[in-house]
Amino acid sequence: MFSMSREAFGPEFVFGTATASYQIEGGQTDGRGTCIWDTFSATPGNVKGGETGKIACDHYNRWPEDLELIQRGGFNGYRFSFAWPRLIPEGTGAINQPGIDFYDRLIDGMLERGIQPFATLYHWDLPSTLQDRGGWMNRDIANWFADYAVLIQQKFGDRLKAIATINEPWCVAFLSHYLGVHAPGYRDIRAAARAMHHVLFAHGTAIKALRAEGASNLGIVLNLQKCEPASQSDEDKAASHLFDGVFNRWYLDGVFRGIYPQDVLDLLKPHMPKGFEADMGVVSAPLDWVGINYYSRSLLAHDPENPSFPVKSVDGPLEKTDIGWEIYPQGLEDLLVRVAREYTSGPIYVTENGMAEVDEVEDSRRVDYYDAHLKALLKAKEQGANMRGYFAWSLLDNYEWAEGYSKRFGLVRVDYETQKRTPKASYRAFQGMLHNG
Ligand code: IFM
Repeated sequence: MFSMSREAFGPEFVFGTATASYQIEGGQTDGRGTCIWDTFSATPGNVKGGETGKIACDHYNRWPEDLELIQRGGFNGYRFSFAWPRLIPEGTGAINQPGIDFYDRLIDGMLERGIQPFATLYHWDLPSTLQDRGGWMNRDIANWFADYAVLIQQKFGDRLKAIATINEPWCVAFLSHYLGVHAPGYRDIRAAARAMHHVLFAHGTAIKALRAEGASNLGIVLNLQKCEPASQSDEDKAASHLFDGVFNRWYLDGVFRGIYPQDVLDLLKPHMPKGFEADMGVVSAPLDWVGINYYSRSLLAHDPENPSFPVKSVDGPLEKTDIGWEIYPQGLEDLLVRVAREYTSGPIYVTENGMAEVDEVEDSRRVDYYDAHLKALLKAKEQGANMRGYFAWSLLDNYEWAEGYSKRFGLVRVDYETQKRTPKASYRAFQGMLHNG
């Protein structure tokens, strides 16, 4: 049971669940092209147990059952992502008709069940052929991405409630090109600097192309992390500020102000694409809403051993989820209020929030996690944040990227042997609140 009622959020507030194509679909037949996660996961050492998204939750075939779960839970929104290589197997050029047919069925299925489709264009499954051409390091990706966005608008735009361009650009750029944790697994500051700019340039280019096609209700989904210094020393405070710059301010300042933070540029400038300044008008193309994904905070300390990025994360003292992230609902309140005060008075959605928990159906710790974060959202709303919706991550246990299937975020348990779905206590907590008003 949650401690609040649905009414507290207002009648127009959307409650949804979120997923992503590579993490749940499977169905890698029917003409879908190869993506960077297929090859990254096939390379030993990248993903726990060498697990891949080949079958995942078999959502490609089981989507009606999954939509039933969303509907029965009382949710009226579903945040899903299109798989670029399912629609355009080579990334540019020829279209894969079975892919179009799949998303037609899925979107129509949502509408038939009173579920509003919130689509994400890119949640990390880049077609491999585009990676061969440099992927996010290549400026041309802005046009490849815009063409793909236009296809989506032409085929599905009439039925989508909202479109987000990119999911979590920090992960697309820094986690994947500097920390090397996600595909394509680079550990290279120049690669990261280029990806950090091109991902936002591609976002803005797609926004403009979508608007030219008549699309509306367009946004981006940023993952924000509450950054706090590990001690009160000036050095740790500076480390925390710099991490906030790379994680949060780069994307917020870029998208809402058309500038990159100077402290981060001081580090990255030698590696930035030449003439990037001229792109900043496109990067900051006006948006209709912003999505915030929130999970935890980071405690940061000065790292004298890394002059190119002198920051390290340190282990925090708070209770942790099964993936080792501290449970810190105050961070959600703080970040939502900060975004509302410093960046936008426009609509804000929490587009992801949730926790990894050990494999159990009576997940009472997760019920408490959601309750505490929903309270934080309400507090931010009271302080003026223009909150319009909340999407729980995730509908199903699914493929947690480099962690394989070892970490479970679902409201619904998935038995990967049989594909049986079992709603957990956290699902029932949402169901109770959403059905009882
Ligand atoms: O599973 C991911 C998701 O793909 C993006 N946001 C964070 C989730 C949990 O790590």
